[in-house]
Amino acid sequence: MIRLLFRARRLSAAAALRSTLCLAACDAAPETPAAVETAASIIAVTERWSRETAQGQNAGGAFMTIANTGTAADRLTGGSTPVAGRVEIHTMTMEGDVMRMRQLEDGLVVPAGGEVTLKPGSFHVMLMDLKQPLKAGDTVPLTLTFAGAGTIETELVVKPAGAMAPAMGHGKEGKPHG
Ligand SMILES: [Cu+2]
Repeated sequence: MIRLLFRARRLSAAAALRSTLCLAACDAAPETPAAVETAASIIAVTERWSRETAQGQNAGGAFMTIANTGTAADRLTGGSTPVAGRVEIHTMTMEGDVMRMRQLEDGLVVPAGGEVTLKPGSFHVMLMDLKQPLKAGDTVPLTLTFAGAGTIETELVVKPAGAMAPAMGHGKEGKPHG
């Protein structure tokens, strides 16, 4: 009986600690509520992955889900990574029979209280001028830049060349290459 009670208290202690931390943060900036809305608390980047690249391939796509719990829309405008010369935000559109990539000059909007999924055949982060091939199993650091939230440090997991998102539409399916 005593042991059960003790366990219950430990659980609520964790919850109590969390609210104490929140109170402390609020106390630190009582007149500026916006100041506590940090990038890390508003923007969540999950399911981050990239596809293995062949030797000599100079660009690779990176995919992820970006959620925005803030009250204002934000925009993913770019980023950086040690493995590539530059990072661009791309979309893919069908032009007739051909799938074309286009850079989103103004970035990708992440709506307030919503999320955007970057996946093959759709929006993606493009790692341009790769300095080395991306190898399956590797972890690649990626810094993302948001217009509102600033920079967020993330990591990509490199998956084998055939890897696809669970529900992607793959425009080149069934067509021979080259
Ligand atoms: Cu691209």
